[in-house]
Amino acid sequence: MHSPAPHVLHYGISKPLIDAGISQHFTPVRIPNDTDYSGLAGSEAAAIRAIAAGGGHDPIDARFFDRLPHLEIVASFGVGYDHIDAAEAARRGIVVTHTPDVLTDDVADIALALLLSTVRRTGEAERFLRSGAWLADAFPPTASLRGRSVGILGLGRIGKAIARRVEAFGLPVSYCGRRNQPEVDYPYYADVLDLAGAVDTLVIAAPGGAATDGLVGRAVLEALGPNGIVVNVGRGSIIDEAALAGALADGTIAGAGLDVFAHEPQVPEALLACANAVLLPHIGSASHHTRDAMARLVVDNLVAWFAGKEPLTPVPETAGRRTAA
Ligand code: 8YV
Repeated sequence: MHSPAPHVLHYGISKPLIDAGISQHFTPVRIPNDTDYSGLAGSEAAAIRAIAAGGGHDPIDARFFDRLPHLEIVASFGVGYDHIDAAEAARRGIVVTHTPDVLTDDVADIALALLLSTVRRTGEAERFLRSGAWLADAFPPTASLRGRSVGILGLGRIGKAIARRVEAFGLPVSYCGRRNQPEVDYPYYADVLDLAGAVDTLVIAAPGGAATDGLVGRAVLEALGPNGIVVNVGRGSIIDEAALAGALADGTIAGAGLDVFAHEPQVPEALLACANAVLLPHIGSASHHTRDAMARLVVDNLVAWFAGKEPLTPVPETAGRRTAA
C-alpha cells in the first residue's frame, strides 16, 4: 500500500497550468476564490503539506502557517514575495520558492515601454489620432530620451536587464541598491536621494517590503527635477503615491510610467487625473510565454521537493533547507 499523493493547497488566483500540474502530481485542495484561509481547519488543513500560491498579494504569514501544522513548502508565482513572511517560514523550517529569471526579460521590456511612452507620450499621441484631432493639427513635439541619464533603483536580475536595454538606447546608467556591486561598471550610489540628484530618469526595479517602503517621496522627486521621469516596475509601495501625484500635478517632475501600485487593483484618483502619467495594470510578466513558464516553475518546485530533491528556486531566506522526507 502506498501513501496518497501529498495534499497541495492551490491558493490565490487560479492558474490553469498550476491546476493541471497539481492535479497530475498531487492531491489538490482548493478554497473558493472569495474566501480566505480562515475556513481551513481540521483534518483537511492537517493534510496540507504545500501551498501553490497562484498570484495575488494576500499575506501568507504566521497566522496562515498556524492553520497548517504539516506545511513544508510555499511555491509562489512571481519573483517578488513581499506578501510572504519568508523569515517566519524559515524559522518554522518551511521552504518558500519564487519564480525568478523566467520573467526578467518581459518585465525589463515593460520598463522600457513605460519609459518611452512616458517621455514620447505615445499613448496620448495614439488617442489623439483615434479622436480625429490629427485631421486638424499635428501632435505637438515631446521631450526626448536623448541627453537623459538613467538611475536604476534595485540592480538585481530585472534591474540589470533594464540597464542593458538602456545602454542599447545610448544612455548612461547608474544605480542604487542594497549593496555596491564592484563587478558592475555603472556608478553606485548608496542613497537614492544622491542617485536622484545625479540623474533625471529614475527606474525602480527593487523589491517591496519594509526596507523600501515609501523610499521614493517628495525629496527624491524634487532631486530629480522638472525634467524628471519616474518609472516603476518593482512594487507600488516603494513610491509615496500622494507625493508622486502632487509632483506630477505641480511640475516638480515631468512624468511617470507605472506598472505597479500600492493597493492594486486600486489606482489613486490623483494619479488617474495626471495626463503626464502612463498607467499600466501590472502587466510586466503578463505574456503567455512568461506566465506559462512561471506556472511551470511553481509546479516544478513542488515536484522536486516531494521527490526529495532541493527546491529549484528557493528565496534566499529559506535556501539550504532540508529536502522533503
Ligand atoms: C506577477 C510580479 O504578476 O513577479 C512578480 O513579483 O509582480 C508579477 O510578475 C505577480 O507576482 C503575480 O501576482
